[in-house]
Amino acid sequence: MAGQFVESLYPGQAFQGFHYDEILYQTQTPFQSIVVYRAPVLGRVLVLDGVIQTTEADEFIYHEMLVHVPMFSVPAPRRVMIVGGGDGGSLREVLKHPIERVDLVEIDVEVINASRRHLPSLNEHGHAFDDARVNVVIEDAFKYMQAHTGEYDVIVVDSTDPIGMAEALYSDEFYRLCRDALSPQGALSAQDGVVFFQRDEVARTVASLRRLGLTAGCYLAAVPTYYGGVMAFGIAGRAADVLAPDLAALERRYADLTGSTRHYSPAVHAASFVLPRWIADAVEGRKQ
Ligand code: AG3
Repeated sequence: MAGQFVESLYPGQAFQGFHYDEILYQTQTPFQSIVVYRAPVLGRVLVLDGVIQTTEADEFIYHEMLVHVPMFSVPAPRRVMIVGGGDGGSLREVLKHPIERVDLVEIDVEVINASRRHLPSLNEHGHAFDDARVNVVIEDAFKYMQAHTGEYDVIVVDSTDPIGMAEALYSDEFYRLCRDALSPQGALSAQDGVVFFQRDEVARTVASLRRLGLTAGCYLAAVPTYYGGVMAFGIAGRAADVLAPDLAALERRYADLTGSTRHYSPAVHAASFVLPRWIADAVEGRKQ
């Protein structure tokens, strides 16, 4: 049945919504509510606890930027971890690289089940999860990482917003576990919200990563269904060059990618590190 969805990400402040033709799936898990809508223009929309996570129409922007920027920031990534990412979009992008293995650590198996069935365009009809290089772990990433140190060339934190259980994924303690799980060359990326509405989020992440001795900063992408302007992605590495990508090197590496990208390009990668002044101020926690 058709209806209207109203998002509940900024209660008492602002909201976005969309018209839908149909609710394809709806459930309540021990962790969250999951709804998949079918909507004009947006296609299928995954909503967790009332917040839009991804839509068929613009997921490529988010997943390509979240994944390819850190993947191309380290010389030859072989071992990768995705934190969350149960819809499979980040996994699909990681698998375009010549990696040995990717561990996808998702707390809620129902997100994977729902996405396999109802969001097939994100995960190659489920085949992304079944690729021989993929190891799906259904566990709290916090716990999982305590047992894994120095292993990962890239960690992609594909999480929900810092509300409820996901708040832990933005803590100093979690970033410390990430740092310790990285290989000496390693880099990590993390979604850090829409700067205009979630102004402190990226500043907190970057400050926390720097306190841990990492080189950290952020890059930007506009994802239409993350309403409010550009989203910030935190990025950090043990080697200094994650913030100063070399365009010629990116272009060489990009030529070896299996499959294509629709948003990411080496030039977009380099440009995404250019911050408007108000955003640079927000990231550095300067008064505005
Ligand atoms: N990442 C969803 C990010 C949601 C951000 N929402 C916002 N700030 N408007 C996880 C789902 C995609 N794999």
